[in-house]
Amino acid sequence: MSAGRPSIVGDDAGPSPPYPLKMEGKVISGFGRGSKEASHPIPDAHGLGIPTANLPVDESTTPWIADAKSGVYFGYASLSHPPTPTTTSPSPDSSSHPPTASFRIFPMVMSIGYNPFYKNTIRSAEVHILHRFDADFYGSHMRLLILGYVREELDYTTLEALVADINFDCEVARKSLARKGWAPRKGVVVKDGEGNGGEVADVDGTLDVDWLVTPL
Ligand code: ADP
Ligand code: RBF
Ligand code: MG
Repeated sequence: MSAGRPSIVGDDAGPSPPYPLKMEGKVISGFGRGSKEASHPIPDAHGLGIPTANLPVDESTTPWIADAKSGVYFGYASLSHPPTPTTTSPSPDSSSHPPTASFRIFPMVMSIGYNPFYKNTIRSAEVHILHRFDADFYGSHMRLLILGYVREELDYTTLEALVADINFDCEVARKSLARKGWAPRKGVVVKDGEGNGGEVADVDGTLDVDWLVTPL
């Protein structure tokens, strides 16, 4: 439940071990429940209105994942050649990104586990990026810098309760990442950031995110 849980996670100084955890791979199809009806005003059995980019759960490329607790995590995602974002103003951040070449960095919240609400039998890793995209990006290379753990996966009696909790997770990520020790230097994170109700703060931080933008 979102009621009563903290909206900021982790020490102000920055992530502590075992974080940051890294994971990468090509975005694959998931269970088709995240956003299929995103245009629908009311979330229903056809979709949550919360798209999640799925990565393969592969212990050979992501050794830590076998022992990782199931649950909700947050941090940053980078995407190679993501689709041009929807902007309401003339793209203010495009000029501040040339050093990062083809990778762009976004805040994210993710779930690792079995989605007890849906009783999955396969463990999945799915990432909701706090950004609104014009198009899908299946097949793009995605890297994750996971910085902290938010909560355990829960079962819910209604879809609305699941969606409300995920929306609160997004707020936790946004607030937790808006601190110096949790943010890279100013201008590095893409932030038209209106995805899922809220702005991404423009923090000038000290977090090392070089791995996220290392060329393939
Ligand atoms: P699937 O079950 O195939 O994962 P979803 O309904 O969860 O389908 O939609 C996920 C796809 O939506 C992602 O793979 C990506 O291509 C696209 N997408 C668009 N916007 C976002 C976003 N903000 N976060 C994550 N994925 C997004
Ligand atoms: N599924 C659950 O069954 N229980 C959860 O507590 C839960 N938390 C989630 C938190 C976040 C931040 C995200 C992105 C997903 C979460 N999910 C959870 C998964 C959700 O059910 C899944 O994204 C959809 O089923 C689409 O695959
Ligand atoms: Mg998905």
